[in-house]
Amino acid sequence: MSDEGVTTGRSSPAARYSALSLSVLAALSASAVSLLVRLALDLQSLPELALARVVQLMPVPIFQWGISTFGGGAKPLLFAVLVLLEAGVLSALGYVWLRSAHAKTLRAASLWMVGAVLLVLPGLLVWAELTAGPLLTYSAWGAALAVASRLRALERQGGADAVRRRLVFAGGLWAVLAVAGLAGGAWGLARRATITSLGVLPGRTPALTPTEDFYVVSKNVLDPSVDASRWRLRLEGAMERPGEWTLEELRALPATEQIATMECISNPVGGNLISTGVWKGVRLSELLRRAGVRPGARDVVSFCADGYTESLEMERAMSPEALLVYELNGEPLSQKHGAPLRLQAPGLYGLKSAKWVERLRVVNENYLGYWQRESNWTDSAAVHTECRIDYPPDGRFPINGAMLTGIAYTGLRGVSRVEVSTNDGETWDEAVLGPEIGPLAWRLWSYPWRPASPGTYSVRARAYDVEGNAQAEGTSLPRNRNAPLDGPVVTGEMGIHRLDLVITES
Ligand SMILES: Nc1nc2c(c(=O)[nH]1)N[C@H]1C(S)=C(S)[C@@H](COP(=O)(O)O)O[C@H]1N2
Ligand SMILES: [Mo]
Repeated sequence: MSDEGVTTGRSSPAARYSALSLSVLAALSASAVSLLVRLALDLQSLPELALARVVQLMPVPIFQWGISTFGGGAKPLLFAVLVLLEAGVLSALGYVWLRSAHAKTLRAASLWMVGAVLLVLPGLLVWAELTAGPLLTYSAWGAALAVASRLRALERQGGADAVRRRLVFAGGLWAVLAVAGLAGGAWGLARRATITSLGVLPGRTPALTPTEDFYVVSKNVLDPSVDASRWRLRLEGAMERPGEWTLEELRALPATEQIATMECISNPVGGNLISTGVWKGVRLSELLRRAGVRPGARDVVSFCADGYTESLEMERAMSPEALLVYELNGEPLSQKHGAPLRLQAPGLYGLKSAKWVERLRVVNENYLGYWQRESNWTDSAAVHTECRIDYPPDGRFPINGAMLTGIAYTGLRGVSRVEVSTNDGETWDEAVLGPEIGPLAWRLWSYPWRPASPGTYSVRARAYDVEGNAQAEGTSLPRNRNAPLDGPVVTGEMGIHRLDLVITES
């Protein structure tokens, strides 16, 4: 420890170069570099890589709790916390190093960083791409610490007032630059941050979800912005004619427009990570037929601009409802919904509908994608039968105007019946189904309710598919590979939507 001249009183310029303030400054500089590198070069930092990993492994109830507690901004918030945590760790390590002036500690710290990077690596193939961001960040940090150490050495040597003033000026300038970089980076990232859109709830659901209310989910802190003019869709793998398509070429193919509902597999019971839109695009089967898929093909795999991967079984891929979409609700697909081109696979949970697709590969094996490989999410992903009750924001109805409405969704099976109970499941009454807007879409329902007296009522609603199967009472989310629809039952939250609603005098 050689720390003389550092703690010689507040007014001494030397105090400004205390190990503490310099280590914090070095850490903030590293954070600023990591945010700016993310914005300018698209290189992810360690907090972002770690967050992706955390989200991938996070139990669903925690995900749902995060969304209901912090809203759609939960992920950017968590990212900010991780960035601060990293800055804290770097500050502490930098402090130890500056105090001891021992290269050993820094080497140990670098080792720690490399270890941390390795921890979040999903595979060594993408090693270079994943480590570039952290390497730049920690190089910047190392350089900042070296400068800090040099400043302290100069400071200790003492010298003329002019030299001291210059030193103080240099430190001040550095601090200003670091803070400006940090603020600029944070501002830029906040503008582009991916906010999970929760649509509007409670309320009354329109048959078609307006685009601005359509739910948004992705694994990313920052979603990719794909330049459509330079973008190509590459087809490869087990086919006679691999090749590339521009957006214009795809638009020139026969187009299909269809109404389909899409739901996130993480949608809680009664939640609104479910929407219905008019999708326009070209059938996946059309492209595959032109490419001449070889016999024995098993899966079509999407590779996306954000590193996401998903597979569709050949049978699903060749079915007429699977679309490569470039328009939603009559408008070009927006960036957050996967522009310029996404897959839309009706009847399957949203994870199958890959956004920002760049490459389709036909393979002869059962390919496991992003959510299946690491977190064991379902690969078949057929949606479960479900039913949601919509209700006024305050959960109250006047006794003469109590009308329950909601949605029922069975994927491709079709809704045959919705039942409502207003006495905690003792008796059930049939609700009125709204018009069928399409075989791939949800069904609205309504139930004119005549409560006997004011009070609080426990209301439930359940749906049946066309084969007469009732919605499961408790459904475990299909987190097991190829979990069957009638898979293990978990009691509690999953299953039938249940609400306490208040009936008032008038
Ligand atoms: N490339 C890519 N595609 C993706 C995802 C993603 O993170 N990256 N998330 C999936 C999930 S989990 C869902 S629910 C849907 C959501 O699509 P939306 O945001 O258009 O509603 O996109 C799917 N496609
Ligand atoms: Mo999802």
